[in-house]
This record gives sequence, C-alpha cells and structure tokens, in this order.
Amino acid sequence: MGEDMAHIVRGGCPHDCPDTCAWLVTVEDGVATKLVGDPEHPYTRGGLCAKVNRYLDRVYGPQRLLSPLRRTGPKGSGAFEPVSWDEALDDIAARLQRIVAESGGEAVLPYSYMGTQGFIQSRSMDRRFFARLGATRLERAICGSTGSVGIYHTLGSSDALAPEEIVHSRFIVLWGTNTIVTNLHLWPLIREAKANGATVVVVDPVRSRTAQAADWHVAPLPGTDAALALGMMAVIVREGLHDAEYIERYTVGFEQLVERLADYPPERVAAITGLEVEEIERLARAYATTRPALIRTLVGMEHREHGGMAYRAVACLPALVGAWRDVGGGLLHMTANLPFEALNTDALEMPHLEDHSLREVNMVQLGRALTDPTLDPPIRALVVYNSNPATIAPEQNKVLAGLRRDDLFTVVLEHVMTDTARHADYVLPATTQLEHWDLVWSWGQTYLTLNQPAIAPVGDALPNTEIFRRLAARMGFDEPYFQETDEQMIRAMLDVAHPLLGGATFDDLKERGWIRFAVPQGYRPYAEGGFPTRSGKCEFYSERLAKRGEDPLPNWTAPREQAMRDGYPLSLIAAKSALHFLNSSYAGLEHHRNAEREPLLDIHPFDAGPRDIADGAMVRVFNARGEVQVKARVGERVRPGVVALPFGWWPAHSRSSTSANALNQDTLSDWGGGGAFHDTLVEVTSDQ
Ligand SMILES: Nc1nc2c(c(=O)[nH]1)N[C@H]1C(S)=C(S)[C@@H](COP(=O)(O)OP(=O)(O)OC[C@H]3O[C@@H](n4cnc5c(=O)[nH]c(N)nc54)[C@H](O)[C@@H]3O)O[C@H]1N2
Ligand SMILES: Nc1nc2c(c(=O)[nH]1)N[C@H]1C(S)=C(S)[C@@H](COP(=O)(O)OP(=O)(O)OC[C@H]3O[C@@H](n4cnc5c(=O)[nH]c(N)nc54)[C@H](O)[C@@H]3O)O[C@H]1N2
Ligand SMILES: [Mo]
Repeated sequence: MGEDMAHIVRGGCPHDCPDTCAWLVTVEDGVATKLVGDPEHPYTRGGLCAKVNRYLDRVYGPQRLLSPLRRTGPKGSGAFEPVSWDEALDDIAARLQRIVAESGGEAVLPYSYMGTQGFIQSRSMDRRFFARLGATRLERAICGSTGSVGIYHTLGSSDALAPEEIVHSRFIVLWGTNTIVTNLHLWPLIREAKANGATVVVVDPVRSRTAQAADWHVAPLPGTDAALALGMMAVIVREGLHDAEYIERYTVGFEQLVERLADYPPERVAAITGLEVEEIERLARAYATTRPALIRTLVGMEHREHGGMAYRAVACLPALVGAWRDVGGGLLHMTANLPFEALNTDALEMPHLEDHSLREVNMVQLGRALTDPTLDPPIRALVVYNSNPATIAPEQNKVLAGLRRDDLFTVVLEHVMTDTARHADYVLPATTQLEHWDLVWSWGQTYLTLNQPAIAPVGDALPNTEIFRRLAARMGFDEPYFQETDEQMIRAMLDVAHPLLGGATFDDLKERGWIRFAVPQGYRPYAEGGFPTRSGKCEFYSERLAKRGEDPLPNWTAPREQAMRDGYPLSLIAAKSALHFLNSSYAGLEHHRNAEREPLLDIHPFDAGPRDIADGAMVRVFNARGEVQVKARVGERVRPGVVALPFGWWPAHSRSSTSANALNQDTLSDWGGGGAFHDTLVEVTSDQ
C-alpha cells in the first residue's frame, strides 16, 4: 500500500466511560482525516458521542502541547519555554534524585487516574517506575470502589450482567445514573425495552436529562437512597410481595432484616427522603410485581459519606423479590471484573515491586497532602499524568495552594495546558490515542479493544510509557522490565488461556479490533443462588461486618456535613451533567466549551425567591471552603433545598477562577476509599 493511499486503522476510545467505543481512523499521507465509530461493533454500533466525535480536534487542535516546556515565570502564570526532551528529562531525573537522597522516596507522589484508561498508558511503566523509586503510594479510589464494596457486602461481588440483557427487562430503575449523558450507548437498548413495554424509572434528586426522558422520576433528597431502599423493602414485606421461596433458599438474615425494616415505615422514610408515602409505596409495589425487574447503578450514589451503605441497601432489593430468577432481572452495575479476571494484569503492573510499608495518600485528599505542614516527609515532588486534579479533586483551593508552593517540584504529562499543568515546573507532551498502542478495557460492557497507533506522534509528544522508560534510564534503573515495549506488554497480558478470552489472541484483536469476553447470553448469575459470599447466599445480614464491629444490616445514617447546616442550608450536587465534557477533559476545547455555553447553578424557585435571585442573575455559591460565581438557572430541575452545578469546568475558564470542586469536601466515604464530595452544603446569594 502506497503512503499516499487512504487506509483505515482500528482502535478504541480511551476515555473513562462505561461505553468504550470501538473506532476506525482513516489515515491519508500520515494524517488522520476521519474518525468514526466501528459500525460492526455490536454494542456501540458505530456511534460515538458529542465529545469524541471531534477527537481529531484533540489531536491536531491549537491547544495541543507539542514540546516539553519549562517554567520561566511564577507558578500558575503560564510562562514557559520549550526545551528538548534531553534537557527536560536530565533535569527532572536530577531533581528527583536529589529529593529522594535528601528526603526519601516518599517525598515523591505520583498522581494519576483514568484520563486514558487503556491498560498500557495508564498502569504499566508508571507503576514500575514509582514502585522502584519507593514513592508514596497513591490510593486511586475516587471512582467506583465505594459502590463496588457496598454491593460486595451484600452479594459477594459487584460483577454485572452483560448490559445487553437490559432489553429483556420490563421494569428498569436507573438509580442515581444519568444514562443519556454518561452511558449513551445503553440508551438505545433501554428504548428497545421500552418499546417492548418496559417502564423506566429514574431515582435522582436532580431532574437530569435522563430523568426528563423517563416514565417516572423519583426525586429523593440527596444521600437518602439507603432509607428509600429500606422503605421499599418494608412495604414489600408488609404486603407479602417478597419472594419467600427465593429468600429461604438463597439469602441469609431475612429475620434480622425484617426487624430492621420496623425502623423504616414509609412515614419515616417519607420524612427522610422528602418523598410522599404514596410514591414510596407505589414504587415498591411496581418494582416487586413487574418482571423482569432490573436496577441499574453506576456512581451517582457513591460520592457520599455513607455511599457504600447506599449500594449495600439497594443491592438487597433484587434478592428480596427474586428478581435474579429472570433474564434481564437483578442488578446491573459494572463489568470491570471481566478484563481483570481474564488478563494477566500482574505481568503489566508488577504489583510485587510495590513496598506496602510505604505510606499511601488517597487521591481524593491531594489538597490536604500538599498543604499539611505535619506531613513527614512533606511531598516535595509531584508527577501528574492522566489526571487533572486542579479541576477534579475536591477542596480545590487547597489543591491550587499546594500546586503554587515554591518548594514543590511538579511535572505534568498532558495533551493540553490544564490548570494543573499551568502550575508545573515541567510540562511534558503526551501522545493521544491515535499515536500509541493500547489495550482498552471496559467497565460498562463486555468487549476488549486493541488500539493500534494510526499516526506518528504529533510534535515531540511521547507515550506515557516511553516517558517513564526514559526517566527510569536516567535515574539509573536498569532492570529489564523497563525495556519492554508497549506491544510486548500487550502480548504478555494476553498470554493466558483464560476461558473468558475464548481462545482469542493478539492477532485476532489486531485483525478485528475487539473481542467479546465469553459471557453467556441470557446470563442469570444468581437465578439459583450461588452468590460468591462466604455463606454462598445474598447477605441481608453480614457476619463479616458484624465481626468488624460494623452494622451487620443495611441502614441509613445522616451525613456529618448536615450538622453544619447552620449558615449553609442548601445541598450541592456537582455531577457529570455536561454532555460535551468527560470529567474535565474537552473543557479545554473551545468548541466543546461553546457547546456547553457556561456553567449554571440550578436552583428551585422556592429557594431563589427569598434570596431575590432571578433567572439568569449572577450569584455567589459559597461555604467555608470556597466560592464560585456563576449565573443562576431558576427552575424545577432541582427540588427545593438542592442546588446543582456541572462538574468539569476548569478554574481558568471560570469567572471566579474556581469551579465546583472549590465547594466540595474531601472526607472519605464509609467503604472503598471514595470521596464524599456530594455531601456538600452551600449558601447562595445574589451577586448583582
Ligand atoms: N458526558 C459525560 N459522560 C461521562 C462522564 C462525564 O464526565 N461526562 N464521566 C464518566 C465517568 S468517570 C463516570 S464514573 C460515569 C458516571 O456515570 P453516572 O453515575 O451516571 O454519573 P454521575 O453524574 O456521577 O451521577 C449520576 C447521577 O447521580 C445523581 N446523584 C447525586 N447524588 C445522588 C444521590 O444521593 N442519590 C441518587 N439516587 N442520585 C444521586 C446526580 O444528580 C447524577 O445525575 O460517567 C462517565 N461518562
Ligand atoms: N465534583 C465532582 N468531582 C468529581 C466527580 C464528580 O462527579 N463531581 N467525578 C469523579 C470521578 S467519577 C472521576 S472518574 C474523576 C476523574 O478524574 P480524572 O481522571 O483526573 O479526569 P479527567 O478530567 O478525565 O482528567 C484526565 C486528564 O488526563 C489527560 N489525558 C488523557 N489521555 C492522556 C494520556 O494518554 N496521557 C497523559 N499524560 N494524559 C492524558 C486529559 O487531557 C485530562 O486532562 O473525577 C472525580 N471528581
Ligand atoms: Mo468516574
């Protein structure tokens, strides 16, 4: 094939999203000219999304970082000069070595998340590098683990059905998930179920786009889901709508649960959740009597002090009504178990290199870690990649104060000049998905995708892996595991004979782009019990929790933040309502920002009226942690007592130089290490 002929390269979207679309890149004369969804991919069916339809703007747009940059002005000023890779990496290695020599490896903190979630560019050479260095360990639990642990305490696993099974459901509860915005490719399947007679219910304090499109929007007060689930269970048992046979054979602790349910009569649950008794009863009856009944969760309930418990309580419902008996019934959470079970991730991450006696910092609490004067040794060097903590981490003012420290040496690997990168001493240009190899897993569907490089790196960009390889060499780390190529690492991961791979090889992936894990169609994992708990049953009562001195039964507890209600009477939700952003990604692109217009504070007329806030008026949203200035949108998207801001806007693009996370708290959730940032109270005043 001649260089000048157009050819197509198979790949997959790298984003932290449940859909993981397979894509096809058209390349002409070494330039990517077109990028479309792979129409043959059975789950994503050729559609991309409002964000990734313009991925080529990410690759070739004027905002793209093209060479290593060294800071020349005060931190955050944005003054940088281009330098060569050799200059940058020599100096970075020398400075890291000096810090390690003076203060130990723990003075270095890596900070990364799933800016790209491909295995190779997100958890390979970097993991080896920081383990070899003996750096402070980062607990990467900002998303997903709190909910998963909550479900685990009930079911023994948070493994999911295949999302395709939703077409068989006739009662679908989207419980704290905004499918149309965050999980777009599931929506056509939900519509298919609807066409076959399914009722779609959304449980969300906010009238999200998905809630607007549903048959029934149940809007409890934020953080009250456990009470709602317990109230539904109380109604179901009172009216004899539970599946006594399923409960008897496949669950433990029903009697204790019934005792607990006495604490949750619908009247009390109505007071806690702010719902009418009648609506709680109607929801319970409809859920218990329509089959197949499916509850769909992602992370909406998670970012709360008692987020784990909310998932534990909701996960009790399917067993109570025997929903697991049906194809398309039960709980549909995440599919992350498939790739991690099937593939040799140890060969990639090399967890044996990690020294578990070294301290750990939770990524939710970066602001604290960077500003805590008692931390010994203090964090003296921060290396950020695949993440943008200046926008995505709570306590934004502390994060920014930390990044401004003159005695902090910061290196950021990025595509674009984020607020985090703007504060760095060195900014290193990373390749995009068109320019590197990767093996992309999904936490929302059952396919594994191979991403092949379509074009040469743009500018001087290098893959994350190569940057860590070169740094390792300069630090004198000469272990052979720093020599492996990206392709070799992919092959090593696949070099397993796991039944989930169904015999698929690297070459199969190369030819087709993706494979489906061998999950049976019409899968009913717990139709006849077989829960992977210690008891082998669904655990309404958990012996394990009892032994740890925790409440062995599902329960609801008010968050501590509520005790501070004095002065800050409104609950703030800052979730992923922006269709054109992926967390903070794409908020750096003008096109995507223009499509979102500007961040608006949703506030109910009952709350706006007494504050003299008119629709479109400028307001100050504030609490003891910070302040954000935005325009108000007065209406019924939120219920009284609740306000909402979109998450993802960068401080740099905000009137107050702060965005939603300036208001959010950084305490941790009950289980799993997630952050309770949605348990945040604020006051709003007019700023005209
Ligand atoms: N367009 C777009 N898509 C995305 C993302 C993005 O930023 N933009 N992010 C991706 C990522 S990283 C993830 S984890 C997924 C997340 O996918 P989702 O879990 O669907 O998204 P969230 O916006 O975190 O939360 C969903 C809903 O939970 C609601 N919620 C908040 N508190 C509560 C509560 O106490 N109870 C209940 N019942 N609901 C509550 C919020 O109002 C929100 O509408 O989306 C992914 N997809
Ligand atoms: N208030 C509030 N805060 C939240 C949430 C919320 O709902 N509300 N959601 C939370 C959740 S669920 C999540 S998952 C986190 C997300 O937190 P992050 O994973 O930090 O989110 P992103 O904004 O996607 O940041 C990823 C960065 O990685 C960069 N990047 C992408 N690909 C590459 C690459 O190949 N190499 C390098 N070096 N960089 C790359 C992107 O340009 C981007 O700047 O945020 C959390 N924070
Ligand atoms: Mo997430």
